[in-house]
Amino acid sequence: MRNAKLDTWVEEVAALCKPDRVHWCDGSAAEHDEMIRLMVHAGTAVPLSGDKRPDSVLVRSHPADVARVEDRTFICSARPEDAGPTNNWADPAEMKATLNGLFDGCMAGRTMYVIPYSMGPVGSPIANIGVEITDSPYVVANMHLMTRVGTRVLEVLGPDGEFVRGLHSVGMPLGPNEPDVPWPHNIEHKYITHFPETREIMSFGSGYGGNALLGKKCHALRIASVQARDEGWLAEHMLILKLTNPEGRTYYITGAFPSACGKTNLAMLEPTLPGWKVQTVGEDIAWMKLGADGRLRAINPEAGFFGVAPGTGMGSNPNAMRTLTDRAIYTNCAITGDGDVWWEGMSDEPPGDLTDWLRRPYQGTLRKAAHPNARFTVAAQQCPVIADEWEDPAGVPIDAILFGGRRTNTIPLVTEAFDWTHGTFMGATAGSETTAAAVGAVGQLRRDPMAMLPFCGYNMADYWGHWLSFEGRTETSKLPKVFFVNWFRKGADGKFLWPGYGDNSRVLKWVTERIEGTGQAVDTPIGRLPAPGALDLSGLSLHDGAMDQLLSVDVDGWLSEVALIREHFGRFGDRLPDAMARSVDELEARLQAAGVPAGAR
Ligand code: O2Y
Ligand code: MN
Repeated sequence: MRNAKLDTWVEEVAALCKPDRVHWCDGSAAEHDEMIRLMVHAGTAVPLSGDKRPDSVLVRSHPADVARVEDRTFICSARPEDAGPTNNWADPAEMKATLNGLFDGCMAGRTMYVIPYSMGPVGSPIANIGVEITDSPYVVANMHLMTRVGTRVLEVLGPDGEFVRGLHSVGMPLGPNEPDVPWPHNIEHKYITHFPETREIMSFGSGYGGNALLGKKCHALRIASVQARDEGWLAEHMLILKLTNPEGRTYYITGAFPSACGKTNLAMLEPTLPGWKVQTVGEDIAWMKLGADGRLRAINPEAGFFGVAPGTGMGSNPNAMRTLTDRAIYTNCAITGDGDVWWEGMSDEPPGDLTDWLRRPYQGTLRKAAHPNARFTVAAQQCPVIADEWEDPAGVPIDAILFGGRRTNTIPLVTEAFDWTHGTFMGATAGSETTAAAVGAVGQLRRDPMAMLPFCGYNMADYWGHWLSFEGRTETSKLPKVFFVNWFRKGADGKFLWPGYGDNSRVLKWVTERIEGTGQAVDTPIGRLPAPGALDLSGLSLHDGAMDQLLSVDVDGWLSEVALIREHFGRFGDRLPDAMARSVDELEARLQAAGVPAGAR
C-alpha cells in the first residue's frame, strides 16, 4: 500500500526540480554498488586497492565544500524567538520563496533519488522515519551506510504514516550534453534550512557530510530535538557506551562532547585498566525516552559512523581502525601509491608516494595530507566492539551522562554534579575550543551547551527548561548521574596533563563507583571531585603535580568563568529558566566563600 502523502510530495518535488529521471531507493547491495560505479565513472570516487581496502572508495570533494556551514544553517520557525539567539532564524515563507526559486529546475540532467530511511531500528517505538530526496549518488551511498534505507521502511510507514521530509540538491543543473564535474555543488548559494513546525528540511548547494546526509544532524538532532520537546523525550549529540567491570556488572553511559572532541574514541575505547571492557552502542547521537520503569532508555538512531579520520590510528582508536577493513567510503583523505588511504595520525610517518586530498604530490608536513575534517563512512555492524544490544528497539537504560569540552585550563578532569539541576547547569555552561568539523576559526573558546550549539532546533533556553523538566517526569533517583569531564587540560609547559584515550577508563571506573555509592568524593564549590586516592592510577606515571592540577579548584579561574557564564546566559533574557539563573548565583557564592580565608568569613 503506497503512502499517499509521500507520492504527492515526490510528484511535487519532481515537478519543481525537473530531474531527467526519478529513482526510488530500495537500499539493496546492488543499488549501493551502482552508486559507487556512478561516482567512479564521474571521477567523484576512486576505487581503493582490493587487497588493502576491499569494496572501498576515496571521494574528494571540492575544496570549498568540506564541512558543515553553520552560517548558512537556518531554523525557520514561525516566530524568531522560538529559534532563539544561538540559531540563524529566517521567516519560513520568505525562505521557502527563496528556496523554491533555487530548486526550480536544479536537478536538470540528473537523477532524483527518493530515499526512505529509518532513524533507529525499523519499527522500534523510539525510531522515526524520514524520506530524503537528493540528486547526489554520494548522498545515497552514505545514507545506505548511515541509516536503514529501503522497502521495509515504506512498509512500516504504511499508507498514512508521518515522515520527516528532507529535500537536498547539490544545486548544479546540467544543460543538454553538458559534462558533469567530479564534485558538483553551488559555489554561490548554500542553504541548510529547517522548518521545525512542519518537520521539513531543505538543503541546497552543498554535497558534504552533515549539510547533505539529512538523516544525521538535520533530522536526528535539529528536527528531532523539537519532536523530543513536544513529546517529552531527548534527542542529543551523545555517544552511548556499554561498560563492563571485572565482576561482569554492566553500565550504560552517554557522553555529549562538541564536534571532533573524541566521542568516537571514547565510544570504542580500549581500557588500560585490566578486566574492564567498553563496547559501542553509538558514537554521535542518542535518542532517550523514559521507559515504563521510569529510567531513561537510549537508542542510537544511526546505522553507521561518519567519523573524523585525522587523529584516528591504532594508538588513539584501534577499534575504529579495525572497523575500516572493507566496505567504507573515505572522503578527503590522502591516497598512497598502492591504493590505500592515509591521514595524519594513522601512523607516525607518512608513507612514501602519497597524494594529498587536493590531488597534489605530498610534500611533507608543511601541508596536511588529509583535510582536517576528512571522514570515513562505515556500517556500525563492522565495529568489532559493537554491543550486542546496539539495535535493541527498547534502547539501553542510562546510568550516567557525561558532558565535556576541550578546555586547556580551569576545568578539572572530572566533576560530579550535585543533582539533576546542577547537571543541567553543567551541560548548559559547557564550553569548548572549536575544531575543523565546521567552517570557521579553529581553537577559539565558545559556549557549546550540551554540545548542541549547532544542533538544537529551538530556543536553547527552552531546551534547558526541557532538560530540567525531567525531574518532574520521573523519580529523581531513576535519573542518570551527571558528570563533567575534561581530557584536554594543559600544564604550564603547554603539554596535556592527562594521557587520555584508554586511560580515560580510570575516570569511567570512578563514575561507576559513584553510581554504586562506593567511590570517594569531596564536595567543592563546583561539584564533587574524586577524593585523594579515589581515582585508580595504578600503573600510570604522570608528571609531578599533574593530578593536583587536574583535580583542584582554581577559584580565580572559576570566578572568571562565572563572568563568562553570566554573559552567555544574558543572551537569553527572561527566557532563561530561573533554576539556571539561581545555579550561577549559587556557584559564585560558593566560590566566594571558598576564596575568603576562614577567619574573614
Ligand atoms: O558534517 C560534517 O562535515 C562534519 S560534522 C560531523 C560529522 C559527523 C559527526 N559529527 C559531526 C559534528 O560536527 O558533530
Ligand atoms: Mn557530531
